[in-house]
Amino acid sequence: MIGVLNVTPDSFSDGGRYVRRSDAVQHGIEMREQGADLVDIGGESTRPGAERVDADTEVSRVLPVIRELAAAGVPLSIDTTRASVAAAAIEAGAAVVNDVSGGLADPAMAKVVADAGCPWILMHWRGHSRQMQDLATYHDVVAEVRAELAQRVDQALAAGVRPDRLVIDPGLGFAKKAEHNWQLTQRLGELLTLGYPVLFAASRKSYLGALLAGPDGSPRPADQREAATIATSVLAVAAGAWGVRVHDVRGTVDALKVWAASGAPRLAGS
Ligand code: PMM
Repeated sequence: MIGVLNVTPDSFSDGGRYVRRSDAVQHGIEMREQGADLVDIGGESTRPGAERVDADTEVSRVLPVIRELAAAGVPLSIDTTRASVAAAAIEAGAAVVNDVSGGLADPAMAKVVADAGCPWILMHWRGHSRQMQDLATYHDVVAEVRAELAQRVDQALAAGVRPDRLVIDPGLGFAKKAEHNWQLTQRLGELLTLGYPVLFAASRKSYLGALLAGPDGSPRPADQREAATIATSVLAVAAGAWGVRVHDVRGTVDALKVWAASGAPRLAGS
């Protein structure tokens, strides 16, 4: 279970809430206490249409929070596509690199990860936020995401990253329309056949807002998508996902405890 901590003014889900360092640190500790195995810190919004920030801004947002949370013993991942940010974050105490570009955005990332010997979450990605929804064209989204993730894995291995360090992620909402996200949910087992742990990260995403739209068609606001998020987490874990990345750790922990206690079998995977 990964808890999300965006130290950004503009993320769609929690943007602006944790810009103050003390608020961010407190929330990170709280998520750890609620059962997060990792707290995922991001300093650049990846919401559709977002403009990029420069590396210095990204580093200055995340580093002080990483230092304090690492000192408090909270296991951390750094959510970045930049090798320089990943290297600085690892130096400051992050244990895992979560790269939404799967290594595509920065050719130097693979070496940073290989040298650090740390786990690397490779997400399916086709382009930066500003243009990504134009790239959401597929004949068979699951087959294409699977094939493109296999390429990312091959590139990571060729750069010297150990296979047991890799996690793959279908990248819900990244160059994906709602119908693509639902296909990936329904056929998660096909991604598991690549033989790597799969992370599922649907939390508060806009396709859930669209699903829950009001009578006037307006999407449900991001902070009111928790029950739907929890449902996606249970479905994903039951289908064999290795982990989920969520904003509301407590709700998902509770739901997964119910699922585990029920003895319901996993449908596929480990
Ligand atoms: N989604 C966001 C950010 N980082 N990382 C991974 N591995 N997978 C995702 O789907 C993903 C991510 C989107 O923004 P958020 O931080 O507000 O959830």
